[in-house]
Amino acid sequence: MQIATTHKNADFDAFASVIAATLLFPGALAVLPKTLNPNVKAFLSIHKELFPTHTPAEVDLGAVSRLIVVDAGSWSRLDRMEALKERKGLEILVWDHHLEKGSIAAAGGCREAVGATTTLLVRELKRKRRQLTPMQATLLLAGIYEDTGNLTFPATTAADAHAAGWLLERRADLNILNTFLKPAYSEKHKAILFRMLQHARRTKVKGHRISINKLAVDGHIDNLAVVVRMYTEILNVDAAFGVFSDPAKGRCMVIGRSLSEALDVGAVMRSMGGGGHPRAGAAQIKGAHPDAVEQWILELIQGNQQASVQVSDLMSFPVSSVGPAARMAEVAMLLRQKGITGLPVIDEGRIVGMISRRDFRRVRKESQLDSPVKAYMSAEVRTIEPGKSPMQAAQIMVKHDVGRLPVVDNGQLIGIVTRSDVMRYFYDLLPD
Ligand SMILES: [Mn+2]
Repeated sequence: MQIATTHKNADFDAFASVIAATLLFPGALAVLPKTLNPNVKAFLSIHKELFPTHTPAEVDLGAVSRLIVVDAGSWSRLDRMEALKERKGLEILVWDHHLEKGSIAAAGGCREAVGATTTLLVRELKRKRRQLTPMQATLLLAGIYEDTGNLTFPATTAADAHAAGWLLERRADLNILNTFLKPAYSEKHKAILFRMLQHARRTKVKGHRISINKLAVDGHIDNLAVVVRMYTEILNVDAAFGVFSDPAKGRCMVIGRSLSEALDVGAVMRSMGGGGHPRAGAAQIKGAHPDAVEQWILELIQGNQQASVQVSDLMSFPVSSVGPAARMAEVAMLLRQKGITGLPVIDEGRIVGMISRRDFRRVRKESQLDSPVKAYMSAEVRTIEPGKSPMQAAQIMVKHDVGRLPVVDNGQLIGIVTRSDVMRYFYDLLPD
């Protein structure tokens, strides 16, 4: 007998991968852990007949000769599979998109860094030209979409998009998918969100707009991350943290969510003993007062969130500049010679304006080229400090529609950063 199983608290990627494994290995039984993520639970409650699954208790582990583990690599993450750990002659295959080596020694399968484990199995189904029903294609696509944020998370690879394309060709149904990928949001969640909003406060820390919300909750509540996500969006802050304390148990659950490139919530949560990625993370803290936890979060953001790449790494220097009395003809020549599109105008060491190629549109007659630059420059100059992040530079450029920002440190012009410098950084073309 062969079985396919996955980690406890199975999400759509895990569940879809189990089903994909049963399609790839006909005859394999789908064995799901007892705990499922609420979305998967809701899906299964309606589609049970289409996707027959078993609990570990229902299968005779003694008869298992092949174990297929998907989306996990360690025995401790599986539900009730201990009996198989030391089994002689058992063939184990692991399909996983996490590269850390787990405690399961696999004889085969596939381990590759793609956005979703489902992708790896779909690629194999495609290679073997297996037939899929639209419903099967829908479930597998849900697995890929969930783990890749609809193919938008940075971990998404071309393989994920190819797999998604193949599943859409097999008539995966996006309407069904959207219904079930919607995060589970219950009356309980609604009540918590409402309480949070009643005492919501925004603060600014190191240029980030954040909100930390402390709330006492009793007992365990599933999927509070959904509430924190909605809270973050409603408050329209760069990042939000829910500090959910359970006074009876003397512990706090911290859940963080970031909508900003510049604030890595996962790093903050790791410093608190938890985990996560730049956009979302969580930590469990024992024996700390919520006020102390709040203070801790604030300190971590203040201290550790120095942008790893700063404007000073991208800027050009020394800066070519002109004085306010320079004639437009000279400026035009300088721009051409240096191959640049704009210059700061400096008067006695201070920036008094910016002149760019765009400003030359207002020069209509030859004689106007004799006019001083101060007649054409824009006097409202946006500048940036060298320690700011490329994202902050980009935000200023977009907001004020400027293509270059003088970099000013203690009132001193030390460089200039342009839109193309920032774009080069975002597209990873930074020379190292
Ligand atoms: Mn996964």
